[in-house]
Amino acid sequence: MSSIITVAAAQLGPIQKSEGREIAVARMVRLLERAYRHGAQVVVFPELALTTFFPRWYHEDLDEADRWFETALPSPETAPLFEAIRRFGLTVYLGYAEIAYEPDEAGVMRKRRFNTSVIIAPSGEVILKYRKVHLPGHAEYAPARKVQHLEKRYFEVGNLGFPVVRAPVGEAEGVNMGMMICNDRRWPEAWRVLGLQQVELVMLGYNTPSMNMENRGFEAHHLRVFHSQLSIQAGCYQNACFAVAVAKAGTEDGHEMLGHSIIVNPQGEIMAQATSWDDELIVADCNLDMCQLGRSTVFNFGLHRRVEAYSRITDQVGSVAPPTWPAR
Ligand code: CDT
Repeated sequence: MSSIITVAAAQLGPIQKSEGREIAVARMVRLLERAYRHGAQVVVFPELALTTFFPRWYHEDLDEADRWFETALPSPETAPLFEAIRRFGLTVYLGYAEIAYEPDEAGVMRKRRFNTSVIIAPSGEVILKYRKVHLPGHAEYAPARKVQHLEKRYFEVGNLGFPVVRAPVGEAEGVNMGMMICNDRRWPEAWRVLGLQQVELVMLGYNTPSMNMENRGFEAHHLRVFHSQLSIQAGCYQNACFAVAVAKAGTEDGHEMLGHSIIVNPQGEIMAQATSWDDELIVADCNLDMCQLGRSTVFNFGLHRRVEAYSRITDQVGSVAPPTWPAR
């Protein structure tokens, strides 16, 4: 059995607010066809791939934002995507805004909204679902901000943890696959929870603005790219896995998105990088045997992790000040 799989990052250029799903879906189908022609078996799309990055737009009434959400997959509008997945025999990561009618933590059945991604098998079946855990931004309209980032308004915190599934991909009889969404990539805890499940391939879509819109200080554009890639490269190295990290790129209604999609190996090296601010496919061959080196040496978790020293990671949320010296 081969342990080499060919993966593709299907970066999307801008999707304007006025553009309907059929436009995005048609572009995505074209990227799937190109991925197939390049011999790819896995294709990763960005976060919230079917629409513009709508959390920059404020709606007083949450229900007014429902047009950005999916209540079912596939739907009449997304069916062409599923047909293409079956036709080309691809394993696909799709990010979208999800409305689910399900019980909450108190057991009350209600309408819930999540920032979600799924892995779709070549049969068209959804084999794994993830709901974004690290939601950035704010819940109320923020007048001081240059642009709103209302993820905390439109989405609940994901309630599925960071799951991993093993499934056949191409000639490989099983690949351990997990997901993250955008801001999750900046949190080492997310990578480690996947690493603890022997993840081999992390699929990750993002929608990162090129400029810091918080108005709390200057952050150079090149550092935004650096921080994105630093996080992904470190996550791959420290958990001995590959990542396909895929951006929305270019200018959506005047708002520039970061681009710079990358494919990273378990040494933390960038194997391929997008260079446009438009729809773009980058492809890399990933030899899954490369995951073994880190896993059996410096990051052999079973031998070297010291959980007795890590309790703050799960017992404490915010940071606390250390004791001062000299003591008074
Ligand atoms: N979509 C998303 O999660 N975006 C955030 C913006 C944070 S601003 C630093 C991200 O982490 O890219």
